[in-house]
Amino acid sequence: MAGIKGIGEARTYDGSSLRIGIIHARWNTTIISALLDGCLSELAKAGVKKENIVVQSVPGSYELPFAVQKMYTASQTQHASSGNTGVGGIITSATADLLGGSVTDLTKLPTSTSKEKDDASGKGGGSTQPFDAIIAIGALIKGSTMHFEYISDAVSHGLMKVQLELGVPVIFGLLTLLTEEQGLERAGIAQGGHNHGEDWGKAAVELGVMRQGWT
Ligand code: DLZ
Repeated sequence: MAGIKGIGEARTYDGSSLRIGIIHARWNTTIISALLDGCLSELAKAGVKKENIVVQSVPGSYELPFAVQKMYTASQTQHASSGNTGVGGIITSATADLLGGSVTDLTKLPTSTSKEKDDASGKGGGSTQPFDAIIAIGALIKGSTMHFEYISDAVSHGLMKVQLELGVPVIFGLLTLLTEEQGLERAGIAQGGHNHGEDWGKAAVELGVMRQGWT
């Protein structure tokens, strides 16, 4: 029998006008890499242009809310200083690092090619519009201390807070895992698993399109 869980009705959205940011943690790299690939693949299917996807990494999940906040506000600054004219514009080096910066750390991740990573980093000169949605990806695995509970709680609340304060959809790509095996299943690596990164890519497109309609 088919499961009842999942994203529900499959509606397609045109993501070709969207600019999407992705911030991912580097802890538990195998899981993160697969989730990121799932995410990027759904963004591509929805028509989001490679040059309009910016991927940045942070050390661990705890850093996600701060990085999402900075990434979004940097895109607003970039948009304002470009005279809202689309590609180009004067941006500070800090903003440039954040928005067009390389994703060299991702070269350690096994699945995408460096060319794809360069394209995904926005180096190709995409839009300077503020992000329509940001996807935060992390995988927390429970250990023997209370660390997992504190970080899961803090990051969940932090991501919710930041999206409501900034008014930009932040897709919750944080896996809170009791075991590594659960992570492999949810990253679509273990047999019979499903890659949740794909759902996050779809959710980002849906919310990004909705937000453009509301503003
Ligand atoms: C320290 C730590 C531990 C023990 N476990 C994880 C984890 O499973 N997943 C994850 O994303 N990050 C982990 N971290 C790192 C913290 O998120 C954070 O990067 C550090 O505490 C520095 O702020």
